[in-house]
Order: sequence, then C-alpha cells, then structure tokens
Amino acid sequence: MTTPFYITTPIYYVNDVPHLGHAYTTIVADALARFHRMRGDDTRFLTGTDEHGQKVEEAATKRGLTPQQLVDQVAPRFDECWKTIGIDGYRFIRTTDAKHKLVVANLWKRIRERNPEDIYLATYQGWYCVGCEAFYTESQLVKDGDTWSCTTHKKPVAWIDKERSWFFRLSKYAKPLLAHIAAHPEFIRPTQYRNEIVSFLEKEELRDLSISRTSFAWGIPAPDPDPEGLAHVIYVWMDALTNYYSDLCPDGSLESADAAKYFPHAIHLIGKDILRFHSVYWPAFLMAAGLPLPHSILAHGWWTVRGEKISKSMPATRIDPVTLSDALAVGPLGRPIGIDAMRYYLMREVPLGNDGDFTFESLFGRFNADLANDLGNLVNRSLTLIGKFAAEFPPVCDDAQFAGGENPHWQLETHAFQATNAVARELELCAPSKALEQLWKFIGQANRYIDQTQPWAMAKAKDPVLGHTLWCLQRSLWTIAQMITPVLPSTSATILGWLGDAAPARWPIGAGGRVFTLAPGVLATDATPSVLFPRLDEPMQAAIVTKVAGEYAAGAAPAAPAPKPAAKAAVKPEAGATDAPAGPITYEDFAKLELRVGKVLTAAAVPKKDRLLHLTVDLGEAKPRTIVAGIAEAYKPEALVGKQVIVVANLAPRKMAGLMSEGMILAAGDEAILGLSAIDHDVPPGTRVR
Ligand code: ME8
Repeated sequence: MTTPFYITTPIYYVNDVPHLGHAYTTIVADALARFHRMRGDDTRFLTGTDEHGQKVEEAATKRGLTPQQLVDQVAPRFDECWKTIGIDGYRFIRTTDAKHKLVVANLWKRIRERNPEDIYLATYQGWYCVGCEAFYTESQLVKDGDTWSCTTHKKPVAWIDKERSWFFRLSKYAKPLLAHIAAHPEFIRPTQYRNEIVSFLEKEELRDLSISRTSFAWGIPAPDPDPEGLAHVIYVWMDALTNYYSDLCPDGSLESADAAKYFPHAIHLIGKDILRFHSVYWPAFLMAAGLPLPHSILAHGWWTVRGEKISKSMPATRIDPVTLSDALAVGPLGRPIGIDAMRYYLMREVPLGNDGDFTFESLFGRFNADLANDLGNLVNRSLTLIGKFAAEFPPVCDDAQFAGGENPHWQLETHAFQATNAVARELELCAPSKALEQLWKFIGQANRYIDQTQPWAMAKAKDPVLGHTLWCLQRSLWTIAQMITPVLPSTSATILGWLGDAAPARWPIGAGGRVFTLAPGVLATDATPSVLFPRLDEPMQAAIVTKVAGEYAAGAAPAAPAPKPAAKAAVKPEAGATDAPAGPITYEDFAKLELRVGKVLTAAAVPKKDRLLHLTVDLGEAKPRTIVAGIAEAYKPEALVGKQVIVVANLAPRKMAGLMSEGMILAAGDEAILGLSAIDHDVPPGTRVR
C-alpha cells in the first residue's frame, strides 16, 4: 500500500499572465511532488486557474472581450508557462469546467441539506476589494483622506450599498476551527501562520460571510432561488476553494473514491496573502458540508523586488520566470540548467514561510558558490578522477575499508547515510531550503573526501585502495545526483546519465539503512562531463541583468551587483598597490618574491569579519604559518582543508582582525567568483614557485 500525497497550488487569477511569484509556489509544489514520487508515494499534484468573479469580468470589459474569451486566452498561458519551466506531472483545473461548476453547486446544496440554517438571505453593506475579491471591515483597511484602501493592492476599495446576498453562517465555526487547529498542530504551517489565525479567531468576532453577488453575472449561479427573483452568482472564493475537492470528483458527485483517498492528505500550498480564505473559510465550508478537512495549509511568504511585493499590479516588479530561466541558461546544457538554477535559488535562498527580496547579487552568489563551485567542482573532479584512473584501478567496493573507525571511506559512508535521512526528513516537513542546506553539507564532505584521500597521489603510489576510493566517489556522486532530483531535476538526470544510470530517480536508501550498499548497476567510468554551471563572470552577469531587467524603468528593476574591480588579492593590498599594470619589472624584482606551495591544515571563520578566514598553512617549515585571508565569501572553511595554495612567504607579517598574518595567499577574481591558485598535482609543502 503506497501512501497518498496530494499537493495543490492556489488556482491563479486569469486577469494577467504568470510572474515569478506564481512560479515560486508552483515550483515548490513540483519539487515536493517529485520527492514523493521518487519515494513511491501515490502522488497527485494540482494547479489551475480561477476564472470567475468581478475582477475577471472587469479585466475582460477593459480589453473589449467577453469573460469567456478572456479566460480562454489567458488560462492556457499558465499551463504553457508551467510546461516551459519544466513543471511535471500536474493536473490543471479551470473553474469554468462544467464538472467543477457542478461540484460547487453540490457543495452548496450539501451545506443546506446538512445545516439548513447555515445559508440564509440578508443584505450586505460594506467595503469590497475587487483585487482580493474580499469583503473588508474598516479595521482591515487603511485610510488616506476620504479614501479607504486595501493593504495588499494599495488601491481604493469599493462601497457595496445594501446588496441582497446569500450568507454563510461562518460565525458558528470559530470554536470548531480552534478545536481542530489545537488537535492538529500541523494544520496551519509554518507556526507563525498558525499563531496568526489562532489569534484572529480568538480575538476577532467571526462575522457571517456573504457568499453570493447580484451586481455582476460572471460566476456559477447559486442553486437556491431568490424569492424576489434576483439572479445570484456564487462568491468567487467559495467557487475557487472548491477546486481542491472538485478535481477529485470525476462525475461531479461529492461521493468519490478519489476524494476519500486523497483529500484527507491534501496539502494546500499558498502565499500568505490568502491564508485566511484557506484556513478559515474553506475548512468551515467543509465542516458545514460534513466533509473531511485537508491535511494542512502550508503558507509561504512573498518575493519582493526592492522591498515591493512582486505582483500583477506593480509592473516594475513583474519578473517573467521564462525570461529569467532563459537568461540563466548560460552553459552548454542550455535551458534545463537555467531552469534548475532558478529553482535552486528560489528554494535555497529563503526558508519556506519567510519573505525574500529578489536581487541579482544573491542570485549570482548562489549560482557561483553553490552550483558552479560546490556541486560543479565535485562532479567534475569525481568524474575526471574516475575517467583517469578507473582502467588501472577498477571501482569496486572493498568491505575491509568500511571496518568503521576514523578512516575517510567509512566517514563518507556515515555522512551519506546521515544526509539521505536528514534531507528526506526536511522534504517530508516541506522545508526545501533546510533540505538543501543538509544536502550541500554532504557535497562539502564529499569534496573534502577527495582532498583527504588525494586519489592522484594514490595513483602515483600505486595504492590498491584507489579502486575502493573511486567506488566511494561514484557512490557519493550517485547519492547526491538522486537527492538533488526534486530541486534540480535536469542536473540530476545529466549526472546520472554520465554515471550510466538511466533508471527513474529513486531515493537512495539501501538495505538495512546503508546507503552505499545500494548498487545501482554498473556505473560508467569513462564519462567526459561538460560544465554544468559555468561560473558567471562580470560580463555574463551584466548580460543576465540586461535580459531580465531590461524591460523595467530605470531604478525599478531588482538591484544589480555593483561593478567590481577586475582583480583583487586575497588579503587587502598594501597601501599604494593598485590593479593597474606597473610596467615591465626586472628578474631581480621578481626574484625578491618568495612564492611557495602551502597546504592548508586548518581553516576557521574569523568572528565578526564576514570576508576573512583564519588559516594555518604548512610551508614545510618547523611550524605552520598563520594566514588571514579575505576569501570567506568564496570558500567555506571546510572546503579549504587539504588544498594546495601558493603563498607569498616573505611578505612582512601584518596584524589583521587581532591575528598576526604571516603571508598572503594568491587568488584570482573577486568574492563569489574568487578562485585559489591551484597546482594540478601534489607538490611537497614549501616547494618554491618560480
Ligand atoms: O489569489 N511572492 O490568485 P492570484 C510569492 N485566485 N508568491 C506569490 C507572489 C509573490 N510576490 N505573488 C503571487 C489568487 N504569488 C486566487 C487564489 S485559490 C483557491 C484562489 C502566488 O493569481 C502565491 O501563491 O492572485 C499567492 O497566494 C498566489 O500566487 C496568488 O495568485
């Protein structure tokens, strides 16, 4: 018996086309669905479009179209956008589908049958925001002069004067809702949103809700006749929320096997803007109808640009996800990798639930440090080593090397085991950024394994353990390639292809909980990998900014990185030093420089100094040197241990951040794109560089 997993996104309004905010929700839902599919869960993923209501009717009128013409034009653009950015395995619902309309009418009827007093006729008078399609009290609005405005859309709200309407007795459900939330702590997630709703239900008197409108016609007709003969359409939120249920009812009846199977497992992923509709109105309707409630409401924060929410009504913030992913498709592998980079940034940068400001600086930082450097280097180094040495030292597992204790092979296996559990746990909890944090920890450990074992030195020494070492590298790469699948599906498929594994992605847990015991078949040993994520240098960054932000008015686009000097030493240059060429120097001038190969023994962050790392470096002298280097933005301390660097060994010692720095490390580039001078094979520490 497989466990059902049912994830939904909001159904988006069709008064405009999709932007990065919509893409964020859909991408997170896609990643969670991919994870559950990999685990063999019976996964259902639903998105779609919300096509009725005053807002859509007004947008159609503005464009000289009928509402039906407008929705038929715009709804496919959402579907196309999701296909273009690789969203997979979803069902797409439209609220103008006949079956959906039938289910909404059936829900209304069911509430009347079960609780006849819950739906009644009365008169509505008050404020309405067409942008939110919501009724507001003055305490929920802001006043500017004589005008009341909605806090989300920052636009004036409309006064509805004594409109006859059907009401839903929402007030009756405050206590049952509080009881349900108390009994199911995971019902509204993350905690800050549960607290918000609990406080709303406890402190504010829940008022009955108007659930029909008579002043426009674009909606589902209310099933109950009005004694005065007025034509009512059902309130668009009652109509829209029902999509999560109606998609499970193939013949329009509320009694359906799919609904019974999936709906109690439903996770409604939404933006925080529509939390109240989902965690108060929707469960109250379901309670009134005697239907089960969804498993949970999972709310995320807003993506902003220069602090302003990305939204349809703010054109200057409206980043197009297709343009962005195309702009990031800089490598030989093209668009799929651009899409993966966008997905990675959105899911890694901000913990689900928090707001995040989109900046090119943070995007390029993530791209270069995490994708090009950490992941890209690991893939490249591992496959290159396997390609170079596997013929002589075939990758095979030598169980004797897993005897436990301190040896690096056993440690790597332990780390792999911990990572597969930790990453899965975070994804089960719907926390992609934490999952990625755990995954990148393991990528760092695998990179360190190469530094520690030094396969090139083993090859030179004809060490027979090299075969086992290559096997461990293959297995850790395979494990990582599987685990990145939910977030980086194309990258994963590419790496698995290089490893010769064409089977569908699956979560890497082996027999008895061991990871490396799961042999995925014969893995290729001669793959020549191409670059997955090329480092974005300044011209590439500038081209991406122009492509994505080109259409914005100056000053409104997301912040672009400030131009940087062409090169910089890893520590601040001495006073008077510049990047400009100094002109030819004599050999004697050059000979004054004592450049030596050093091996990093330890590396640690320097408290309160974001750029600096405190290193100890072996220069083949009696005592390792202390070196303070400004490379923290490009290298994590653990990635440096064991690395060979070139050190200016005769630079006068200098006090930095309270430490006496006894040398300078040569480096190329700047901050996130910084690279340390490398030597392509093992050289004894202290060797002079000429
Ligand atoms: O509200 N940051 O549709 P909608 C993050 N039709 N997410 C964002 C975002 C941003 N800046 N902007 C939009 C509706 N979103 C209703 C929903 S459901 C029964 C009916 C995402 O087109 C986020 O998921 O206004 C938000 O909740 C949704 O788009 C709103 O889309």
